[in-house]
Amino acid sequence: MPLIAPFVTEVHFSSGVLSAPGYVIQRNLSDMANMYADSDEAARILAEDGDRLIYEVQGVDLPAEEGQLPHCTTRITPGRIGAEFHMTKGHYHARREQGEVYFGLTGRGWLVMQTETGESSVQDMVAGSAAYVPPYWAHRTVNVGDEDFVFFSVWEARAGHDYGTIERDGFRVLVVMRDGQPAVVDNPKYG
Ligand code: S6P
Ligand code: ZN
Repeated sequence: MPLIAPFVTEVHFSSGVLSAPGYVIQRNLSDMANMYADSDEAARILAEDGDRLIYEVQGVDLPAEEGQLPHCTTRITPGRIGAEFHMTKGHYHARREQGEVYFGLTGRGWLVMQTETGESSVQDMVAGSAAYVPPYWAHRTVNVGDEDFVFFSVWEARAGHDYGTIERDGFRVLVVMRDGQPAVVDNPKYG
């Protein structure tokens, strides 16, 4: 394994901007329109309002080798597609036995997790929340507030990302606005 020199990255809490990002990824509605339950509403927004930014990830570049600890910020914009709040795509780690830590920096989000053996969990995150994603849990974050939701993540470099399982099956639950409040409801299209 190459010896990496220690370094510090400055993190801007309210924007997620890093002082020296190794990569920046933007996910717009068109990148994930079919992941929202109301696909007709996603298509209408794309046709009439344009391709809105759903979230942005800024991370440091590290080799994908055992023991390295990649880290990044995620900023999810506020808003909804129909009743469903803006969210990340979500994934399992390709190596299911690898967990992850999230730390809330700004705003309010719900961390939706599930296992392949039927368990589900939704955790509330605000600035200062350290959330643990244990091994074997798929994870997706949802902005349930009316400002950006920004958090910091750290995971093991060889965890890898399995997006395909979630793209195919979705999550068991959705986070929607119901009676003026965020709420967890069953996903009728799951599986
Ligand atoms: C990486 C970690 C996060 C997400 C990011 C975007 O293991 O869980 O940094 O990559 O929040 O979500 P997604 O589902 O598009 O990777
Ligand atoms: Zn992850």
